[in-house]
Order: sequence, then structure tokens, then C-alpha cells
Amino acid sequence: AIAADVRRGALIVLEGLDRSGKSSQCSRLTSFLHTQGLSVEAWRFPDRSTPMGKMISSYLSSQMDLDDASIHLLFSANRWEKRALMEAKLRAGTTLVVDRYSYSGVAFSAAKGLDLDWCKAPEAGLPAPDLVLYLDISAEAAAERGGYGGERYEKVEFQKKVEQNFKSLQDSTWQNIDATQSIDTLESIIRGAALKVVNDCHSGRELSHMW
Ligand code: Z5A
Ligand code: MG
Repeated sequence: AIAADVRRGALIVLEGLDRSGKSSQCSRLTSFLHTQGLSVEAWRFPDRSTPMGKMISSYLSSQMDLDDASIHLLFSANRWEKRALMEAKLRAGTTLVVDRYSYSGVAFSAAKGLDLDWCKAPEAGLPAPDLVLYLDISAEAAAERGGYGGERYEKVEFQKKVEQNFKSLQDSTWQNIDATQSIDTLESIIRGAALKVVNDCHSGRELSHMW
């Protein structure tokens, strides 16, 4: 008899403006999937733990300046350095709940004036999410949440451009969710969407690649 294939995990990405609630929902969703007996890990980009991630982190906190194109490629390279591990985990059956991905990469860099298609190019070939949960909130409403910190992009005018770019990247894997709802309401909407896509992946949905 042929051994059954390992049922692959789902790549679930949370995107949205700063303060839209991504990190809160990523940790809640990861805990929930874990309680369902699933193999699941929480990931985030930028991954500040690697040497490239450390450069990104000092750029974001304005300790270091970098050319716009150069930092764009560094954010992308920070995803590429995790690609093999990402794919191995997915194929071994682990679901990944990822806080930001290529969409943030493109939306933020293009908001500085870089060409959108140029920004998309280095992301081509990365694993494509099975589900993108976009936490939809206006820049103004997001800014009211505890105020922005001191990082480079945390300004309302800039976030408005980022929002427009995010919306131009939407595809069939996106689900827009009104992020002004309560944390608990959002959590239950997200649970349902995530369980559905985990099932799809277990039933043979193939892993695809950007874009
Ligand atoms: N960036 C880039 O340029 N290129 C790239 O390729 C990538 C990223 C991957 C990294 O930020 C920066 O890098 C980011 C994009 C850029 N730009 N900026 N600035 P980060 O991911 O490290 O940012 P963060 O500071 O960890 O998270 P955040 O995005 O700003 O916030 P969040 O994760 O979306 O939200 P939260 O931490 O879950 O919640 C924020 C607050 O709102 C908190 O007080 C919550 O309790 C509250 N909250 C959450 N949900 C709700 C609801 N539903 N109602 C009311 N209040 C809520
Ligand atoms: Mg966050």
C-alpha cells in the first residue's frame, strides 16, 4: 500500500496597518489552533532575530539610514532566508500563522514612491499564503489606539498611502475583516476562516507561490 501523504499545514497571513490588531490576533489564533490538536507555529516578519533582521530593526528605529530600494530588498531577503524552513514546516504538516508578509513589504516601500511592480518582483517565488486575513481599519482610527510609537513609518499620512497600496494587492486569498470590531468578535471570525483553510490544505489544496 502507498503511505498516505502527510497532510500539509496552511500558510495563514495577517496583514493590516500599524495598530490594526495583527499581533493580538496572531497569538490568539495560534493558541486556538493548538487547542484543536493541530501542529501550529506563530511567525512574524520582519524576523528581527537574524543578522538581516537586526539591520532592519535598527533601520526601523532610525538608528541607521538605508536607501529605500536597499531596505526594500533587505525586507525581502529576510523572507527568503526563511523560505526553505517555511516550506519544510508546511509540508511536514505544520500550520504557520504569520504576522505580516510580502504585502507589507510592497505596501510600505511603494508608499515611499517606489514603483509597485518593482516592489513586487523580489517576492516572486516565495510560498503564497492560503489565506490572507486583512484587518481593515482607517489610519486615523488605528492612530487612536494607544498612539503610535517612535518607529519610522508610524505617521497617519504615510499610513494612508500604505492602506491604498494594501488594497491594490488584494487577491482571491484575501478576506477583509472590519478591524474596529471587538478583539473577541474578531477572534471568532478569524477562527472560522482559519479552520476552513486548514481543512482545505489537509484535503489536498496545493502549496503555490507568489504572486
Ligand atoms: N515592514 C516593511 O516596511 N516591509 C516589510 O516587508 C515588513 C514590514 C514585513 C514592522 O512593524 C514595520 O516594518 C512596520 C511595517 C514595516 N511598519 N511600521 N511602523 P511590526 O510588525 O514590528 O509592528 P508592531 O509594532 O509589532 O505591530 P503593529 O503592526 O504596529 O500593531 P498590530 O500588531 O497590528 O496591533 P496589536 O499590537 O495587536 O495591537 C495594537 C494596540 O491596539 C494594542 O494596544 C491592542 O491592545 C489594541 N487592539 C488590538 N485589537 C483591538 C481591537 N479589536 N479593538 C481595540 N483595540 C485593539
Ligand atoms: Mg504587531
